[in-house]
Amino acid sequence: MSVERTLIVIKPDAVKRGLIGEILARFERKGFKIARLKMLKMSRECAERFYDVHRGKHFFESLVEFMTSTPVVAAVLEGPNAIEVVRLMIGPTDGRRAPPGTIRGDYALDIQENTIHASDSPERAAFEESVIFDPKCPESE
Ligand code: 3AN
Repeated sequence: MSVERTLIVIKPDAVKRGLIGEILARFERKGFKIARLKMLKMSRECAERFYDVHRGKHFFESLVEFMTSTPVVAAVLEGPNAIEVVRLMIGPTDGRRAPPGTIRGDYALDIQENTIHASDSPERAAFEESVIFDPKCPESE
C-alpha cells in the first residue's frame, strides 16, 4: 500500500453551485487527508500551464475560458493509492456517462463543466501541485 498525493480542483461550476463543502467532505469521509488547500481565480497563464497536455485539442480554448471564469478550489489529498482511488471517486469525464455514486455522476451533466479535476499519474500530480501552489497563481481575494 503506497501513500500518494494527488491534486484535485473543484471547478467553477461546482464552486458557483455551493458544492465545495460537500465535495471535500466526501474525500475526508473516505479517509483522505487534506494536505494543502487553496482558493484561487486562475489566470490564463496558470490555466494554460495546468492543461498543457491538452494544448491544440478542439476544446482547449473553451476549457481555459471556463477554468478562468470564476474561482476554483484546489486541494492536495494524501492517502493510500490516492491517484487511482480519487479517479474512481470522481468518475469518467462525461457527466452524462459517469455512474451515480461518483462525484461527476452525482453532480455533472456535461463533459467540460464536470465539477472536478483529479490528477491521473504521480508525475502529473507533482506537476499540477507545483503549478497551482506557485505564487504566480495567486489566491483569490
Ligand atoms: P479528465 O478530467 O476526466 O481526466 P481529460 O484530461 O481528458 O479528462 O480532459 C481534461 C478536461 O477537459 C476535462 N475535465 C473536461 O473539463 C475537458 N474536456 C475533456 N474532453 C472534452 C470535450 N470533448 N469537450 C469539452 N471539454 C472536454
